[in-house]
Amino acid sequence: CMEAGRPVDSEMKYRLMEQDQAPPLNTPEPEVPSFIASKVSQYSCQRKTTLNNHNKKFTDAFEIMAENYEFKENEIFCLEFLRAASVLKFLPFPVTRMKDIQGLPCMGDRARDVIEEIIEEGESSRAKEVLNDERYKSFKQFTSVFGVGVKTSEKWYRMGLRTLEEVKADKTLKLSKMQKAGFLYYEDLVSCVSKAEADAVSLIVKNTVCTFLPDALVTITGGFRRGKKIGHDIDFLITNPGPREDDELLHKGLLLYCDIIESTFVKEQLPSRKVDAMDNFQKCFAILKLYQPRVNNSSYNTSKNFDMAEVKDWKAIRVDLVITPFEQYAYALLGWTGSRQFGRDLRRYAAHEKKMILDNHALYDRRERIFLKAGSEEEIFTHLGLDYVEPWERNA
Ligand code: DCT
Ligand code: MG
Repeated sequence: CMEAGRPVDSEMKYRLMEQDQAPPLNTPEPEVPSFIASKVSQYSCQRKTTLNNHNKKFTDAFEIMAENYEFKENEIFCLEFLRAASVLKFLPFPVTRMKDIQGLPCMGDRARDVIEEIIEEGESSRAKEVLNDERYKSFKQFTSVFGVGVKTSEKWYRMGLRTLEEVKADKTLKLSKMQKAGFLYYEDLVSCVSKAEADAVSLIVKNTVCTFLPDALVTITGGFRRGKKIGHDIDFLITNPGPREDDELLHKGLLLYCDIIESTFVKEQLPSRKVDAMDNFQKCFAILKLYQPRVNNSSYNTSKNFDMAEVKDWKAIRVDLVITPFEQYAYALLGWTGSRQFGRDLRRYAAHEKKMILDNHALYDRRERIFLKAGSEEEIFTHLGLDYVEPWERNA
């Protein structure tokens, strides 16, 4: 199997080397070198956002606010906080005074109020209120289950259910196959996936895909491609469908859950205009069994605990497999690498600034009425007239 892209670690080293060479000596150092607030684009696809967030105390509060609005299905306020968070994640310095955010895009009144309070009080009373809110707390628990979204949470909440214990105890509820798997492997799935686990799963997936498609391209996308060290799942992009790659995993008993979504792609169809649309690729939302022999600490193996049957030597891990035709690979890679906010802004930028429609399959030029082909992510940025943004700079 070929592996697309360079390993993240060497990418990081490369970036650090570049930076090491950058600052010239003996020049008077301004407080914030070459930073002009009014030049910051409102689109995160025109900004470089690494994982080095100088404003976590603000962005954490914003993300809590955004999530609460998401639970209330208030998309406008939700996006307002997500956009503000994204701008602060990009800032090369920590905000300490209101003056620091002067001239920045996406700073609405609601966001400014939160910033002001955090500067003055050290924390946001609004974010704290949300964290203590009964509805928020219930939705947070409910949506932590694989297969449970805002709609299901709403239904359960309206039924008077408040905790997962209450949901589990209610035998009248009809759970989907996905939700049943979500409850069955709950403890494993809520604990984050580490980079080491992602690498181990990556080997399994690559080896399995190779058995069927020796030339297949298997790439880790999502947060791990952007350099994150933890994630809630592992996202893979696989080119060339061919025989179904999941059968082998099923055969080995490694596939604990698998929901195959068949491709819904219609060739004549224009790219979707919806900025938050799902794509039409064949995909598989899976839960994989990752064996990880526990180091048996003998001092704990006293008579009471010495029941070998109780020792679980594996962890359930959420894996998304997305299969794409080769011609659409670059578009799928760009979309599935994320971040969500980066993807949203790419599509918004394409639509509003370029009269183009971008999705995970293609880019359509509405003026020329043609689909623009791309063999790499770089070519897509060029089509859009954007400077290239490396995966680890897409943590918007
Ligand atoms: N994505 C997409 N279409 C979907 C779902 C996701 O284009 N229907 C994109 C957006 C981000 C990327 O795929 C990966 O999605 P997640 O796994 O949800 O996000 P992540 O950045 O990998 O975060 P996490 O670390 O929590 O997995
Ligand atoms: Mg992910």
